[in-house]
Amino acid sequence: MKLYGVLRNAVTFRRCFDPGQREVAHWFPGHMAKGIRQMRATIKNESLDVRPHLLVLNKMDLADLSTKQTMVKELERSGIKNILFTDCLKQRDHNIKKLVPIVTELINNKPRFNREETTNYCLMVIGVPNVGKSSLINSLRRTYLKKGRASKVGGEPGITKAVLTRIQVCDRPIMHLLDTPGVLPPKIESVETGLKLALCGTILDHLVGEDVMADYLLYSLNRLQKFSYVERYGLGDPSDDIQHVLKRIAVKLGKTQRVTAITGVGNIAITVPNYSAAAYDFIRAFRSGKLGQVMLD
Ligand SMILES: Nc1nc2c(ncn2[C@@H]2O[C@H](COP(=O)(O)OP(=O)(O)O)[C@@H](O)[C@H]2O)c(=O)[nH]1
Ligand SMILES: [Mg+2]
Repeated sequence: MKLYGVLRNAVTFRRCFDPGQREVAHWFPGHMAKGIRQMRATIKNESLDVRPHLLVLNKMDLADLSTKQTMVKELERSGIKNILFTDCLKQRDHNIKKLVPIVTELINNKPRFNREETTNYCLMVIGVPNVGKSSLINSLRRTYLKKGRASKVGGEPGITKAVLTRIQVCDRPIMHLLDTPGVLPPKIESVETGLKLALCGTILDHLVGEDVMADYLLYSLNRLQKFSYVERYGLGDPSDDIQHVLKRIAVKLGKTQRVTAITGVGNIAITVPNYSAAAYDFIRAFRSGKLGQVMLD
């Protein structure tokens, strides 16, 4: 890492990302509008603000938390006070253990909800696809009920299709969680926000295109000086050229093809890299934390 720090002056990285002619409009799948409608109906058309809520920031094992304090402060400034960082893949996450006490206190402190008969809690888990909503439910069941999976987990957006499945996660107090399919805001702010969401597995890869996703990932890793990709793929030096990087990844993984090229002097066999397979490996490595802990925002 130190070595590349020195090299940094020699390699000039891009200062901003040019996504080319891309539109975010078609990245928002129609089924999400339906999901949002159903959730609204369930919470009886009330604004979410009136209900007590807790912001769970999951996959903390994948995030670079060196800016955690600043992040929490910024969230608090925008009015979000109850924040919990979790890792739902961990067998025992001590923050998961805190969730039920925090939630019961939140509810009981709100006068409107502080009714004698309120011993039965029902919460809705809302978030973008693939953040780990189903995993959170399973993790809570593991922690409080010592029970196994109830909600299907998947690495692709769209695994939880059945809207609003009610699952018990705790028996003292009795608490149920409503698992929901992930929703995105109907309007994605910018192409760059869209690319961040896509890298986190929130938007189906093929809608966005693995080529631009891989390029944005490379741009981000260089910008944040997260150079573990260099060693992982045997690159020698950091590079800002995605074609070059993907070529080396393809060679390293043996994802190359022999094709015959017809030339003026006869047919010759040449080796071409499988750029798409290389891009997917790069993206998958990022998503599973193999390229280090990264904070895209
Ligand atoms: N690294 C890591 N992966 C997680 C965590 N929680 C969930 N995942 C993974 O993220 C993917 C999506 O999880 P899922 O619960 O189906 O997300 P949902 O779409 O929000 O319900 C799965 O591959 C999970 O194994 C976490 O805390 N850390
Ligand atoms: Mg789910």
